[in-house]
Amino acid sequence: MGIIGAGPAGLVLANVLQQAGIGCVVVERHTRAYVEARARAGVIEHRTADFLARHGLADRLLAESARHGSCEFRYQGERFSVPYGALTGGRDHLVYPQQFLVRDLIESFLGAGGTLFFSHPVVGVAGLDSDRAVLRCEPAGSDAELGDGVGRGEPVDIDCEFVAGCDGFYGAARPSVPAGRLRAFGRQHEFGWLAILAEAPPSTEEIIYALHEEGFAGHMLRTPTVSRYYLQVPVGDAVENWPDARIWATLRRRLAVADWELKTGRITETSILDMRSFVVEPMQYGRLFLVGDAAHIITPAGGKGMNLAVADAGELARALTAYYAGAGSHLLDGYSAARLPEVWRTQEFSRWLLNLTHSPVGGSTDAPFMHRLQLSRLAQLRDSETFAATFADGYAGARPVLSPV
Ligand code: RFL
Repeated sequence: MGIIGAGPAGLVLANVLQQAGIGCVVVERHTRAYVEARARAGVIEHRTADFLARHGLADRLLAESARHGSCEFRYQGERFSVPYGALTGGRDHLVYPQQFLVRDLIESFLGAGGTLFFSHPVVGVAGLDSDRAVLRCEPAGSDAELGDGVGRGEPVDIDCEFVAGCDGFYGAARPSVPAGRLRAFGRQHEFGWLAILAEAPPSTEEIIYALHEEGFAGHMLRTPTVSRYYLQVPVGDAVENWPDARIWATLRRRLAVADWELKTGRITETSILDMRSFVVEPMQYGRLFLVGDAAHIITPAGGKGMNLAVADAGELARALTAYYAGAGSHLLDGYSAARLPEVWRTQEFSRWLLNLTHSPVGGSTDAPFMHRLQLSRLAQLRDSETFAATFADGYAGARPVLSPV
């Protein structure tokens, strides 16, 4: 089994296959130091933690993460919380930075004797509809990062029975599928997000989503000393327009409620996120299976991308395990069909959350009307337990549906 990419999808798949005694090799474009430092997600759903724990991959996650079962909404100086954990019978989130999970998964895979080549970009995959697939890699980087016997810059071919494309949206796997075999569905959202990471303690005990006429503001949790924030910005805005003082002033204004203070600190990272959603159908072609962001991307609203990636990896591991146990290929053949309903349900939830919390883009004549609809929806979320329970079901994530591999 060839696995392209050492992100959450590739590493979960590699660990679970290794435990099942299925030979696999992971090939990653970047260095180990780079992937272990790449800060992205932080919200881990209950069923994701559950799945990792069942495979002995969650020791540090369970010991060091913070547990959250409610989130807060703010608008026009008002605030209210939705106890989604209680509303879903205990499906709380764990907050744990993605790069820590990646570090833990690399450690366990290598510790159990796994083969992982860092600094090995895959440039193409051939033979997807023949009896053997070939990964072509072109190693780069320092000799110390290269595998045994592989010279710097020498192209390497790896023969595999199957390939898992776990290489994110910009990877090499999806483009290796012949034209016309996959159908892509996408949407570029009508606003951008400025994503901010700061060495600042959280100013809240739960994630905050704030709707303000100027635009959305979010306060996410990461660790006791690091926090993440998001600001809705116009499409095409640039990081250079956002000096630190403007960021803090805007967060303070959009998040404002009585008797509350925003704690500040050194801003370590700002970027403008490409607010795009994308799904490819089917999520497989011949010997290739697309897993995680390689098959679908979702905006960070609701913290879903990494959780979907792990669920894809779990389903593919289940199908491969059945196949190698001699149970036939029906689960492998049905991989995409098994995953797509949840992928679309999650896309729908994420877009719903964006509609709820983002100011209609200025200039449109119906913006004030749309804003009133948002306020009505927020009031229903606050006042109706049925409405809140539906939100909680989507926010907490699907019930565990994967049977143990
Ligand atoms: P990844 O993590 O992008 O990993 C892909 C790996 O493949 C490597 N690669 C290649 N390797 C070899 N050859 C090539 N040609 C290659 N091309 C690429 C890359 O170097 C990389 O190591 O995809 P994966 O595993 O599918 O995981 C997906 C998640 O990373 C992603 O969905 C989440 O980060 C999304 N997301 C969030 N998800 C959540 O579930 N909860 C959250 O709270 C959350 N917050 C976020 C997020 C994403 C964010 N950004 C940056 C878009 C917050 C942010 C700011």
